[in-house]
Amino acid sequence: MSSSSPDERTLVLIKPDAVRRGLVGEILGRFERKGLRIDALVVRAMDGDFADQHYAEHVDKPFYPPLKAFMTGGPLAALVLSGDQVIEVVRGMIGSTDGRKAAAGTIRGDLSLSNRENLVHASDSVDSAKREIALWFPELS
Ligand code: FUP
Repeated sequence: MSSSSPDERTLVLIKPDAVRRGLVGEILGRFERKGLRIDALVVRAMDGDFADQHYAEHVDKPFYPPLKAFMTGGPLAALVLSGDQVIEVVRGMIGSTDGRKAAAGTIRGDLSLSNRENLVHASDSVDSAKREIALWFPELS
């Protein structure tokens, strides 16, 4: 009998700036080459109510109105990735929030120059992954 626990899951959004710039394949390819598994993948646009739910922790922040306009301004790719310690692994791969400061070698560090249009969202904890996967892919929860 195997003693390993099931792989962790995380919710990733490839944001509207990445779709517009033709970077979906580049970003998905990085996750695939890392050895992560794509368990679900869809292209869709968010409406305002959905954005408020996804960003529940940010709705009262001053940067939220322009963030909401950006995130609802075009289609994005939503996916669930799984793999060993995938939440922490993917956070490392996307880099810090501000693309100007994110380390070279990360997705944001290599491809973004913005603190808002930073290409990717990824769950930051087990609890947020659970909440976000239930929101985006209720059929998987
Ligand atoms: P991250 O976890 O790195 O995606 O960053 P946060 O959860 O702190 O912020 C969520 C999103 O809000 C960021 F991806 C971009 C946006 N944001 C701004 O537009 N301005 C800010 O000052 C901070 C974040």
